[in-house]
Order: sequence, then C-alpha cells, then structure tokens
Amino acid sequence: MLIPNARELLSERFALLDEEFAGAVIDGLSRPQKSLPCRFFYDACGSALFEEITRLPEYYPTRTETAILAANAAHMAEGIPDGGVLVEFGSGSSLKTEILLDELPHLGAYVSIDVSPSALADAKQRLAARFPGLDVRPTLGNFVRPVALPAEFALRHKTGFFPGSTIGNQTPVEAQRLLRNFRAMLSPGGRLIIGVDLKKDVRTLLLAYNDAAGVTAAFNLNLLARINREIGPAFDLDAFRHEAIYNSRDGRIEMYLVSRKVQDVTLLGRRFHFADGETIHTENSYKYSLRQFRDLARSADWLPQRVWTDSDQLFSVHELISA
Ligand code: SAH
Ligand code: AVI
Repeated sequence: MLIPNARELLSERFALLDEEFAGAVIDGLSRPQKSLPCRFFYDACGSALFEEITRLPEYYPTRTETAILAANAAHMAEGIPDGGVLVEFGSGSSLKTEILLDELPHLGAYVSIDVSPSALADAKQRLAARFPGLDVRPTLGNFVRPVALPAEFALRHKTGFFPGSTIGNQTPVEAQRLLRNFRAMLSPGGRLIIGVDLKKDVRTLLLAYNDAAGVTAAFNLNLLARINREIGPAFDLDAFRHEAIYNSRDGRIEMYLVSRKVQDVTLLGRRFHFADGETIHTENSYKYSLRQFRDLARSADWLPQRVWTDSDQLFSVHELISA
C-alpha cells in the first residue's frame, strides 16, 4: 500500500520522475521487513546485467530452456495459425523468441511486452534485421495488469510466450492472478507456452544466484544505484551487500540487500533506519515440481497440455490452453 503522503513527498524537482517507482520505494522501505518490487531491477543497466547473468556458467536456466526450445520449437509452433499473434510477457532481449520465430514464417505479428524500454528497443532493432517482414509491436507495460493490445488483434488467435521462469518471481497467489490476467489478454481461446524452473538440489540453486564473478550481486545492488540515479542520491552502495538464500519451506530463492552497518538513509525527506545486518527483500524465485505447476495452471483456468524438459529435469516448458 502506498503510504498516504507519498505523492506529497515528491517535490517539484522530482515531478518528472516515475512516480510509481518513487511511491513503491517509499512504501517498500517503510515496511517492517523492508522490500523493493523486483520489476524495478530492469532499467537499462539492470537489463544489461540480466543479459550478463544469462551467460554465466552457474546460471543454468537460460541455456537449459534455450536447448529445450531449440529441440521442440516445431511442436510448440504447431498451435499457432498463419496470421496469428505471438504475445510475449517480459520479453527482455527476445533472444529465445527467435527460436520460435524461425518456425513461424507466416506469423501475423509479434507483441513484446516489457517494463524495460531499452530491452524493447534493442530487441526490436535486432528482430527487424533478422526477420525483415515481421510486424513487431514493442509495448511498454506492467504485465501484472491488463496491457492493452492493438485493437486489430482483438479477434485474432493469440499465443502467449512467457519464458525465463519469470512466473517464479511472483508468489503463488500473484502467479495465479497473473495467469488469469494472461488468459483474459489472450482471449478468445488462447494458448500459453511458459518456462518454469524446477526444484533441484540446493547447491545448484545457490550457485546460480551467488555467481563467482559477482554479476548477480551487481544486478541486485543496481536497484539501490537506480534509486540514487532516478529519485535522489541516498544509498552508499558499499554499505550494502548481496545475499541469496534458499527457503526450502516455500521452495524459493530469496534475494536480499543486507546493511553492512547501522545507518540512516534519507530519501525524499524521509529517514529510513537500518540496523547492522538488516535486510531489504528484493526478489523471490520460486521453483516448482511439474505437478505443482500444472495444479497452479488449472487453478487459473488453464488446461495443461504437453510439457517439455531437459534430461536432467532442471527446467520445464509447459503448453497450456484456455479452459
Ligand atoms: N524473457 C527473457 C527475459 C527474462 S528477465 C528471458 O527469458 O531471458 C525478466 C524480464 O521481464 C525482464 O526483461 C523484465 O524487464 C521483465 N519484467 C519483469 N517484471 C515485469 C512486469 N511486471 N511487467 C513487464 N515486464 C516485466
Ligand atoms: C527473471 N527471473 C526469472 C530471474 C530469476 O532467476 O529469478 C531473475 C534473476 N535474479 C537473479 N538472477 C536472475
């Protein structure tokens, strides 16, 4: 919930800033367990750091999902009719999308939805060169809410694509709501191809979120750097460190920024106190069993169809159709 006077705190100097970001930061830092929404990781710097994460040896999800897509793209593309629309949620670099697009020479249009303007622009430029005839519609938006699609697509067959296990960054309740929102956006009918990271040994998980080169740490700390850049210079980045733990009860990686000392941080005229070791919760990354995810999909009125995995059962890609 936004604190009551968060808007008033935005002085004229900040009037042109993204008020949603400032409001969410003030709100999150005002809670007993300080937190920041993970969608704010992705400014231009954060999107570039995420791409670096995807190339790390420890970060198995991207290369594993890419291999699953490459091996099964023709089957995944089967349900997409000529002239149909492919709608990607959290499209980022759209690199995985190219694997599907190679199988879809007669696709009507590709709508890429993301909160990161730089990711949308870079992807559009690359796709225009690689698929010259393709109608690409970059759409800046937050996919937890209904995002308006071009009116001419209202009655066209729409297939959603949601790779990366970005669904894992939502709590199960939020994930259910998100899947319902996607179902509404893809109606009438509708089909969804969705990547979901699987439960596995804790060591593999911890390494993936605590890489030796420190890229995930930089990605996490960029949230504070973004606050300094866009809202006002408040955080000493050296006074916080990255932490990622596995919460086995909830089946999720949790990322935190940990205060290295007792400190006060002043932002938009408000003072936030940090005890030594106090944390800001920045991300959850849920890991599902195949059964758990299929149950979640059913609870959101999707019918699970085929599922593709790698031989080590690290990652899964599910086909869902609208119930
Ligand atoms: N699909 C890509 C990128 C995954 S990273 C892949 O599989 O590699 C997650 C992406 O989702 C980022 O590009 C981020 O900017 C975007 N994102 C995160 N939260 C979002 C939200 N609430 N609405 C729209 N996009 C979001
Ligand atoms: C985008 N999302 C699924 C990534 C994940 O694995 O949860 C984001 C990420 N956070 C740290 N490393 C990667």
